[in-house]
Amino acid sequence: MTITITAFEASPDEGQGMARDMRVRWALEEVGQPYEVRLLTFEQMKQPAHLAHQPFGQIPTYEEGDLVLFETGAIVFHIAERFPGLLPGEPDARARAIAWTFAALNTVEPPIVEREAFEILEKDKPWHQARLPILDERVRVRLGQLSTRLGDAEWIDGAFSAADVHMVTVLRRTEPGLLEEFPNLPAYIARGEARPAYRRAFADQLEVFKQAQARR
Ligand code: GTB
Repeated sequence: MTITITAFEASPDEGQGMARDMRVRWALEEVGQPYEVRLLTFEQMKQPAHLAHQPFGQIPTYEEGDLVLFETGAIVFHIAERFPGLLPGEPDARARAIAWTFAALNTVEPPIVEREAFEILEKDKPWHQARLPILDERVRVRLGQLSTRLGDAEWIDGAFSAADVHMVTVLRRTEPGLLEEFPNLPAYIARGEARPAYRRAFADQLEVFKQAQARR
Protein backbone atom coordinates (compact mmCIF):
# COMPACT_ATOMS: atom_id res chain seq x y z
CA MET A 1 0.00 0.00 0.00
CA THR A 2 1.38 3.40 -0.96
CA ILE A 3 2.45 5.65 1.88
CA THR A 4 2.18 9.38 1.26
CA ILE A 5 3.45 12.08 3.58
CA THR A 6 3.21 15.85 3.35
CA ALA A 7 6.06 18.34 3.63
CA PHE A 8 6.79 22.01 2.96
CA GLU A 9 7.09 22.87 -0.72
CA ALA A 10 9.74 25.39 0.35
CA SER A 11 10.90 24.79 3.90
CA PRO A 12 11.91 27.93 5.80
CA ASP A 13 14.94 26.00 7.08
CA GLU A 14 16.42 26.05 3.56
CA GLY A 15 17.29 22.38 3.39
CA GLN A 16 18.66 21.91 6.92
CA GLY A 17 16.13 19.16 7.63
CA MET A 18 14.70 20.89 10.69
CA ALA A 19 11.01 20.53 9.78
CA ARG A 20 9.18 17.58 11.27
CA ASP A 21 8.70 15.67 8.03
CA MET A 22 12.38 14.76 8.53
CA ARG A 23 11.39 12.51 11.47
CA VAL A 24 8.84 10.67 9.37
CA ARG A 25 11.18 10.35 6.41
CA TRP A 26 13.92 8.99 8.67
CA ALA A 27 11.58 6.48 10.33
CA LEU A 28 10.35 5.24 6.93
CA GLU A 29 13.91 4.88 5.69
CA GLU A 30 14.88 2.92 8.83
CA VAL A 31 12.11 0.37 8.21
CA GLY A 32 12.77 0.29 4.46
CA GLN A 33 9.36 1.51 3.34
CA PRO A 34 9.13 3.54 0.14
CA TYR A 35 6.91 6.61 0.31
CA GLU A 36 5.64 9.49 -1.74
CA VAL A 37 5.67 13.12 -0.70
CA ARG A 38 2.95 15.68 -1.40
CA LEU A 39 4.49 19.13 -1.15
CA LEU A 40 2.35 21.95 0.18
CA THR A 41 2.64 25.71 0.18
CA PHE A 42 1.75 27.57 3.41
CA GLU A 43 -1.47 28.62 1.68
CA GLN A 44 -2.41 25.03 0.77
CA MET A 45 -1.73 23.94 4.36
CA LYS A 46 -4.57 26.20 5.54
CA GLN A 47 -7.11 25.02 2.92
CA PRO A 48 -10.00 22.65 3.79
CA ALA A 49 -8.46 19.73 1.89
CA HIS A 50 -5.39 19.71 4.14
CA LEU A 51 -7.26 20.75 7.29
CA ALA A 52 -9.36 17.60 6.87
CA HIS A 53 -6.10 15.67 7.34
CA GLN A 54 -4.34 17.99 9.76
CA PRO A 55 -6.76 20.15 11.79
CA PHE A 56 -4.02 22.62 12.73
CA GLY A 57 -2.92 23.25 9.14
CA GLN A 58 0.58 21.85 9.65
CA ILE A 59 2.90 19.30 8.10
CA PRO A 60 3.63 16.40 8.22
CA THR A 61 0.69 14.09 7.63
CA TYR A 62 0.76 10.40 6.76
CA GLU A 63 -1.58 8.50 4.48
CA GLU A 64 -1.67 4.74 4.06
CA GLY A 65 -4.81 3.46 2.33
CA ASP A 66 -7.80 4.78 4.30
CA LEU A 67 -5.63 5.70 7.28
CA VAL A 68 -4.78 9.38 7.65
CA LEU A 69 -2.59 10.44 10.58
CA PHE A 70 -1.16 13.67 11.89
CA GLU A 71 1.23 14.45 14.78
CA THR A 72 4.77 13.23 14.24
CA GLY A 73 4.82 11.28 17.49
CA ALA A 74 1.76 9.28 16.43
CA ILE A 75 3.01 8.83 12.87
CA VAL A 76 6.43 7.49 13.87
CA PHE A 77 4.80 5.27 16.51
CA HIS A 78 2.46 3.86 13.85
CA ILE A 79 5.38 3.18 11.51
CA ALA A 80 7.26 1.48 14.36
CA GLU A 81 4.27 -0.72 15.19
CA ARG A 82 3.51 -1.55 11.57
CA PHE A 83 7.02 -2.39 10.41
CA PRO A 84 9.92 -3.99 12.29
CA GLY A 85 13.07 -2.03 13.09
CA LEU A 86 12.11 0.88 15.31
CA LEU A 87 10.81 -0.66 18.55
CA PRO A 88 12.22 -3.56 20.55
CA GLY A 89 10.12 -6.73 20.68
CA GLU A 90 10.77 -7.32 24.38
CA PRO A 91 7.82 -5.67 26.19
CA ASP A 92 9.75 -3.75 28.88
CA ALA A 93 12.33 -2.44 26.42
CA ARG A 94 9.49 -1.46 24.10
CA ALA A 95 7.71 0.42 26.89
CA ARG A 96 10.92 2.28 27.74
CA ALA A 97 11.49 3.26 24.10
CA ILE A 98 7.94 4.64 24.03
CA ALA A 99 8.57 6.51 27.29
CA TRP A 100 11.68 8.09 25.74
CA THR A 101 9.63 9.09 22.71
CA PHE A 102 7.30 11.00 25.02
CA ALA A 103 10.29 12.45 26.85
CA ALA A 104 11.74 13.75 23.59
CA LEU A 105 8.47 15.34 22.50
CA ASN A 106 6.98 16.47 25.83
CA THR A 107 9.96 17.23 28.04
CA VAL A 108 13.03 18.01 25.91
CA GLU A 109 11.49 19.64 22.84
CA PRO A 110 9.24 22.31 24.44
CA PRO A 111 11.99 24.49 25.98
CA ILE A 112 14.08 24.17 22.80
CA VAL A 113 11.19 25.25 20.57
CA GLU A 114 10.15 28.01 22.97
CA ARG A 115 13.63 29.49 22.88
CA GLU A 116 13.79 29.18 19.09
CA ALA A 117 10.40 30.90 18.67
CA PHE A 118 11.44 33.64 21.11
CA GLU A 119 14.53 34.39 19.03
CA ILE A 120 12.48 34.59 15.86
CA LEU A 121 9.44 36.47 17.13
CA GLU A 122 10.66 38.61 20.03
CA LYS A 123 14.19 39.57 19.07
CA ASP A 124 13.30 43.26 18.80
CA LYS A 125 11.24 43.45 21.99
CA PRO A 126 12.48 45.46 24.97
CA TRP A 127 12.38 42.39 27.22
CA HIS A 128 14.50 40.24 24.87
CA GLN A 129 17.81 40.69 26.68
CA ALA A 130 16.33 40.00 30.12
CA ARG A 131 14.32 36.94 29.11
CA LEU A 132 16.83 35.15 26.87
CA PRO A 133 19.05 33.90 29.75
CA ILE A 134 15.93 32.49 31.45
CA LEU A 135 15.02 30.51 28.34
CA ASP A 136 18.65 29.47 27.84
CA GLU A 137 18.73 28.12 31.38
CA ARG A 138 15.56 26.08 30.83
CA VAL A 139 17.16 24.45 27.78
CA ARG A 140 20.46 23.99 29.62
CA VAL A 141 18.77 22.18 32.53
CA ARG A 142 17.06 19.71 30.20
CA LEU A 143 20.19 19.14 28.13
CA GLY A 144 22.22 18.57 31.29
CA GLN A 145 19.75 15.99 32.59
CA LEU A 146 19.63 14.24 29.22
CA SER A 147 23.41 14.33 28.91
CA THR A 148 23.80 12.73 32.35
CA ARG A 149 21.37 9.95 31.47
CA LEU A 150 22.88 9.30 28.05
CA GLY A 151 26.43 9.13 29.44
CA ASP A 152 28.61 7.02 27.14
CA ALA A 153 25.70 5.06 25.70
CA GLU A 154 25.29 4.90 21.95
CA TRP A 155 21.51 5.38 21.99
CA ILE A 156 19.07 6.64 24.57
CA ASP A 157 17.86 3.27 25.86
CA GLY A 158 19.52 0.13 24.54
CA ALA A 159 19.26 -0.47 20.80
CA PHE A 160 18.47 2.34 18.34
CA SER A 161 14.73 2.99 18.32
CA ALA A 162 11.98 5.43 17.38
CA ALA A 163 12.93 7.32 20.55
CA ASP A 164 16.31 8.16 18.99
CA VAL A 165 14.64 9.37 15.79
CA HIS A 166 12.73 11.88 17.91
CA MET A 167 15.50 12.75 20.36
CA VAL A 168 18.16 13.34 17.69
CA THR A 169 15.85 15.49 15.56
CA VAL A 170 14.71 17.44 18.63
CA LEU A 171 18.32 18.10 19.66
CA ARG A 172 19.23 19.24 16.15
CA ARG A 173 17.00 22.26 16.75
CA THR A 174 19.04 23.40 19.76
CA GLU A 175 21.03 26.60 19.66
CA PRO A 176 24.59 25.37 18.82
CA GLY A 177 26.37 27.11 21.72
CA LEU A 178 24.11 25.52 24.32
CA LEU A 179 24.48 22.08 22.85
CA GLU A 180 28.28 22.12 22.96
CA GLU A 181 28.22 22.55 26.73
CA PHE A 182 27.37 18.83 26.79
CA PRO A 183 29.82 17.10 24.40
CA ASN A 184 28.08 13.72 24.46
CA LEU A 185 24.97 15.32 22.90
CA PRO A 186 26.59 16.58 19.65
CA ALA A 187 28.29 13.15 19.45
CA TYR A 188 24.87 11.46 19.85
CA ILE A 189 23.42 13.67 17.10
CA ALA A 190 26.40 12.83 14.85
CA ARG A 191 25.77 9.09 15.37
CA GLY A 192 22.15 9.57 14.31
CA GLU A 193 23.12 11.67 11.31
CA ALA A 194 25.64 9.02 10.23
CA ARG A 195 22.97 6.33 9.86
CA PRO A 196 22.35 5.47 6.20
CA ALA A 197 18.58 5.88 6.71
CA TYR A 198 19.08 9.38 8.12
CA ARG A 199 21.33 10.32 5.22
CA ARG A 200 18.80 9.15 2.63
CA ALA A 201 16.02 11.07 4.38
CA PHE A 202 18.17 14.19 4.64
CA ALA A 203 19.20 14.01 0.97
CA ASP A 204 15.57 13.67 -0.12
CA GLN A 205 14.37 16.70 1.83
CA LEU A 206 17.40 18.68 0.60
CA GLU A 207 16.46 17.84 -2.97
CA VAL A 208 13.02 19.37 -2.35
CA PHE A 209 14.69 22.58 -1.23
CA LYS A 210 17.03 22.62 -4.23
CA GLN A 211 14.11 22.18 -6.62
CA ALA A 212 12.19 24.99 -4.91
CA GLN A 213 15.25 27.21 -5.27
CA ALA A 214 15.60 26.35 -8.96
CA ARG A 215 11.98 27.42 -9.58
CA ARG A 216 12.60 30.88 -8.05
N1 GTB B 1 3.00 18.66 16.94
C1 GTB B 1 3.04 18.67 15.50
C2 GTB B 1 3.76 17.43 14.97
O1 GTB B 1 4.65 16.93 15.68
O2 GTB B 1 3.44 16.92 13.89
C3 GTB B 1 3.75 19.94 15.07
C4 GTB B 1 3.83 20.06 13.57
C5 GTB B 1 4.51 21.36 13.17
O3 GTB B 1 4.93 22.16 14.02
N2 GTB B 1 4.64 21.56 11.88
C6 GTB B 1 5.26 22.77 11.39
C7 GTB B 1 4.27 23.52 10.52
O4 GTB B 1 3.55 22.93 9.76
C8 GTB B 1 6.47 22.39 10.54
S1 GTB B 1 7.70 21.59 11.51
N3 GTB B 1 4.26 24.84 10.65
C9 GTB B 1 3.42 25.69 9.85
C10 GTB B 1 2.30 26.27 10.60
O5 GTB B 1 2.07 25.94 11.78
O6 GTB B 1 1.60 27.10 9.98
C11 GTB B 1 8.27 22.97 12.57
C12 GTB B 1 9.42 23.68 11.94
C13 GTB B 1 9.22 24.61 10.95
C14 GTB B 1 10.31 25.30 10.41
C15 GTB B 1 11.57 25.02 10.89
N4 GTB B 1 12.69 25.72 10.35
O7 GTB B 1 12.57 26.51 9.42
O8 GTB B 1 13.83 25.53 10.86
C16 GTB B 1 11.78 24.07 11.88
C17 GTB B 1 10.67 23.39 12.39
